[in-house]
Amino acid sequence: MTSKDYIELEDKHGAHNYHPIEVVIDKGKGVWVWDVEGKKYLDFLSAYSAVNQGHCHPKIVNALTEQAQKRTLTSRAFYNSVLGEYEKFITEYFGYDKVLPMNTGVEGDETAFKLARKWAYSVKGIPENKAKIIFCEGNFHGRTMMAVSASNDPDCKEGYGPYLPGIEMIPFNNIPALEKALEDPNVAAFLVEPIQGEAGVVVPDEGYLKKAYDLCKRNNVLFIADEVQTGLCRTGKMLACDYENVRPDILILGKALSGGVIPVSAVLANDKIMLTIKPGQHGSTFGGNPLAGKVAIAALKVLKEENLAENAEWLGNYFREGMQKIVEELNIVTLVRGKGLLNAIVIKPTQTGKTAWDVCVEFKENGLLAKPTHGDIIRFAPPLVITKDEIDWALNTIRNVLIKFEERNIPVKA
Ligand code: IF1
Repeated sequence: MTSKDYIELEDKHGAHNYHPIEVVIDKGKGVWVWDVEGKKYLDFLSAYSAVNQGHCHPKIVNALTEQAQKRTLTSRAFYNSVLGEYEKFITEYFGYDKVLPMNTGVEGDETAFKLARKWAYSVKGIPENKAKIIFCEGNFHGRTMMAVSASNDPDCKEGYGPYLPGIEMIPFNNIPALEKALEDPNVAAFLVEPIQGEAGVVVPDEGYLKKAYDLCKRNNVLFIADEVQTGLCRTGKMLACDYENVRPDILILGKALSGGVIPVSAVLANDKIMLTIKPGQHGSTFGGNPLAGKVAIAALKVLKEENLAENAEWLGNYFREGMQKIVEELNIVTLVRGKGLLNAIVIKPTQTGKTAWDVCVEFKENGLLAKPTHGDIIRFAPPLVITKDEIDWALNTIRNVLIKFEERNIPVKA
């Protein structure tokens, strides 16, 4: 079967809820992936930051296959001989009393949301059904009705009403707006991404997270960080909140918690918050399964063993410096932004209507995989095991492709 056959197969039998770049990936190793025809590509998306440790990391795959032969699932109806070990490991790793294990990122967000409501009623004393949770415009927390209700992206949201009540929206990176929202005594929590990923890698002003955290403290409101995408070394620190020495009351992790091997997410909090959920009040069939426990331990160990935070930090700086030169040289690209190895460029609309999508298609033809967001933004997020030589290769490829567009298209002057 050729790539074309595989694409037709998906098109015929799968729901049309995605519009992928036309490349059919067959295998991956480290930062590289190969399509079914054997052509090699540098992965500059990392499954949206799930494969921070690189594709098929041998230590993580080993943990998976070893545990898979022993036992994969018990459910939480019984104890299992891996879960406690994993819970001890991850809570010590991040410095929290307790973890609540889930599977996907959005389940982590849902769990944090429910936990904040429980805490609001049983600890803070907010009247029943009055709790409010504050979100930021431009957020992305996943696809469930809670996340969709909290979204202001029409693609994500429209046609799925009625929405969940008890959600308030404020602009991102805006302290006065948060201050005002917190005047309401029924606010339970502020749930925020330290850097907005889907919005196009929007980095808030320095000090924003710290100020927001302090304001929450002053008002007895929980500060919840969705580090599903920004966490686990992606932005050059273990957590993006580490840049401002903010320790969230509730921390949500996902994606790279399994190195992209299976869905593993986690919600971390201290007893005062976590123990407000009692037996039978929340859970999941697969949450806390032994496969996930072993895989997550391995994935977290790799982050430290291979110094992936440091690698992301210096190579991120190096990448943005190189990209900045391209921004200054060419008209087609207007800016580069990001932190660590979570970056994006903004493409200028052109007279022939060539958008970030066409640029990404051309990247693919030249052996580099990236995905556009919002029509004019391209996200660059390679696995964190990438080397300087590979970044140089990527910069060169990006420049060559953008030059071709510059020659073929006259950018529309804003
Ligand atoms: C899709 C974007 C990335 C997330 C944050 C929770 C979740 C995500 C901060 C939910 C998920 C994904 C999911 C994927 C596309 C993707 C994405 F472009 F939409 F914004 F990464 F940048 N919190 N992000 O970024 O995690 O339930 O998916 O495990 O198509 O939905 P999940």
